[in-house]
Amino acid sequence: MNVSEMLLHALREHGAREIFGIPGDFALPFFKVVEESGILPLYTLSHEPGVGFAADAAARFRGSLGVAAVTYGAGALNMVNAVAGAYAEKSPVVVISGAPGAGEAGSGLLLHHQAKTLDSQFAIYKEITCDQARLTDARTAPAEVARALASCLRESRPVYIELPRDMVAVPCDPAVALPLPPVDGDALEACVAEVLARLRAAASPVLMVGVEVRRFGLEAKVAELARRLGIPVVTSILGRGLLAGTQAPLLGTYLGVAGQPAITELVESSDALLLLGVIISDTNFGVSSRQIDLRKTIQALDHRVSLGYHTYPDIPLAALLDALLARAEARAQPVRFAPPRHPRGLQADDGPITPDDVALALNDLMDAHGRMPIAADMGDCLFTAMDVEQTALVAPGYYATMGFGVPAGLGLQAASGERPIILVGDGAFQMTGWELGNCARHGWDPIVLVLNNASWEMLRTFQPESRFNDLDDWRFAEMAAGLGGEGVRVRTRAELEAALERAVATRGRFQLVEAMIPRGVLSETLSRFVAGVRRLSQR
Ligand code: S1T
Ligand code: MG
Repeated sequence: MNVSEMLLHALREHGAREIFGIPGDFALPFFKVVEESGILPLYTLSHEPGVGFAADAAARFRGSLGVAAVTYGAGALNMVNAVAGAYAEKSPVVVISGAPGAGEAGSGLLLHHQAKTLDSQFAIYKEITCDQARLTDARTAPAEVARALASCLRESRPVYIELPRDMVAVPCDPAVALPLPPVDGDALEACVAEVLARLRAAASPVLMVGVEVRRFGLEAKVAELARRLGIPVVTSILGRGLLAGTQAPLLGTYLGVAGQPAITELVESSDALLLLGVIISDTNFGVSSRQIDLRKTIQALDHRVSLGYHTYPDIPLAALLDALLARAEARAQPVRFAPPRHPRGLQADDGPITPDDVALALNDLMDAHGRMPIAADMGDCLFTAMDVEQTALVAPGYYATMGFGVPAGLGLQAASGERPIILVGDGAFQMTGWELGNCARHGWDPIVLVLNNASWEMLRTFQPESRFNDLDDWRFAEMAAGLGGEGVRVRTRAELEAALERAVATRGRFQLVEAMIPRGVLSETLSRFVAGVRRLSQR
């Protein structure tokens, strides 16, 4: 076995099931081993941001490692934004970068793709990963890889592995997976007793679930706990799609001022808000209509549990859930709840299309043809997705980068084998929509809904006087054929409904439905979000 094979076997043993990448001369030898060994399938794309987003989506969907392989410098540094988003939203992506070999590094020459020094890239990636490894010595490489992959899974954050091209074929031992760190049983007992006491004493306990519940594969346990305790459950914006299809008393997504008033009131008036794996971010809590006193909540995140003014360290979410399930008695009367019913029944007439019509149309489509996983980009398409029936959803709901949607949809189909729906605005499509050109060779056929308002509309809602928010009308539907798919432009609700039905019926080629949305027409959720942010800022 050589260093590359050791790395590939270790990735597979830790849960990776594919690699997304773009080679370069510093990475060619490694990509050769990837392609010829067949240990993991390789999907090359066209631009490194797309590689990062696709690997991120695969990691989120599967709750295990996503892998992004790139060349040194121009490749890896091109992917920084996507990896930063994975870090912020706790997605376990393994970045593998080729690098100069020892000989060329010591040549005294400045090397191509070198920015400042040959250590600059490592330093940059230290800021957006939870662990790093440079495989410069075959004797230590297996332990370095085992440690980095264990960190990636334990922290559910990206890690960075640098593989110099002169190390690729060096003989090496296999990596031995590290055991999970032990949990202090007494601390866990004390923590669980205190959490359960707080919940029992509460008049209106509420459970909010966030990204870590998906990342650590804990949905079934959380659903059982909520059912057992008889506590209503909501998701954070980033946690949307969680518990879909379980029997948990799921009420919907907490969106503060932008959300359904009943859910906002329930969360913000709770006297015991249990936050399981919820990132305490402005997009999750900055839009609270009244300040939620986070000191009164019970927060389980980043393997710590905080109640009031004290914290139990080193309590992984999985251990906490197992212990809670072992001790939680069923509440006398299970909570009565009406599962969220998202709007459906599009009025298929000659009226113009609004983002809310898109949500209606998608709910009708999934009623007729079954749930489909969704990848959403940043823009009003993200807010529109909040009104689509609960289904597996990957979206940059906190880091909020554009460009995520299309590559993430491709990563979803690669990881799940299911046909995804991609929701993307015209501005974001201009960034990474072209990755659709890779569908044909990889056998992907997503349904892509482009909300084309020829505008950076979300920015216009905050600063309407700026003309730079006016975009030209790029005729995306006409470009689909050139990229190997089929496209249609629709202007009315009836055309939208027919186009989606045709798209579902056509397999084997991506289907691009370009929905023309009049400028200034927003989804209800985005309108409430903007109005709420304005109100809060005037406080
Ligand atoms: N660049 C990147 C990579 N991500 C961003 N989020 C932004 C810039 C800022 C930004 C938004 S929303 C938005 C921009 C430029 C406009 C999005 O336009 P489009 O995709 O057409 O969607 P819509 O017309 O629905 O707004 C957020 C606020 O940061
Ligand atoms: Mg737009």
